[in-house]
Amino acid sequence: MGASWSILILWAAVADAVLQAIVGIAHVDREAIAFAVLFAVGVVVLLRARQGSRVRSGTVIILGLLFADVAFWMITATWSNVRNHEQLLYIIEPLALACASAAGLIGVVGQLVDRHGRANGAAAVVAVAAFAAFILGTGGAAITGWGKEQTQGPNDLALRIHNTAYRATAISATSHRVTLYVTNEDLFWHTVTIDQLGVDLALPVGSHRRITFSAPSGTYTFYCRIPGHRQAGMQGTIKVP
Ligand SMILES: [Cu+2]
Repeated sequence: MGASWSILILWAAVADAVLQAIVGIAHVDREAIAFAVLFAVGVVVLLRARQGSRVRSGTVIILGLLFADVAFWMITATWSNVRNHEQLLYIIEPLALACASAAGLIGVVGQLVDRHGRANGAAAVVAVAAFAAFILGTGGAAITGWGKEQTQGPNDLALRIHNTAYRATAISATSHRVTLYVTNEDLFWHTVTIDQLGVDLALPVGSHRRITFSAPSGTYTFYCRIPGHRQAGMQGTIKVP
């Protein structure tokens, strides 16, 4: 067994648990808190289960899947928020989680592939690279400029997303031309999707986005297309006069 791959996985899981707990508590975001608990359970099992035991191997695989999930959503969130010049906090949050989770995922793959620990030194290189990626990513965001997020226009319909829920579920427009101003206060992605109108706005953590569309008179259903979110109640209606 590669001892240092194990240490990399352990520290990445600790970082994920701590970061998600901070974000979850600060934003009162149940989904982030649930992920923090999952990572914390993984950390406890890694600390207590015997080397080579089935419980330990299974936990490493589950952590690998969690790392992959968080890395995917947080890398894309960082990229989207940098491109849209969101506030620094909402670039650093997903970036830190992306770096920790990517390092953890590489640790899991490393441990599975390098069973005899021949490339043990590589785990330290991955840890340093993850830290460097965080610094470089923050630097990149500084160069492109943060804190110039989209602001609400005078005729915009505001829609706030918090705790995997739309804070308004029955919206009324005043004309055929509709502009939604949507903010996502959660750690994970959400969307505002209206199938009949081809509207699909995806929002990462802390983002502020506007979308304008025209619609004939009627009542339309909007929902979040992230798996499980519509079932959890993320849907509402928008009435166009
Ligand atoms: Cu959602």
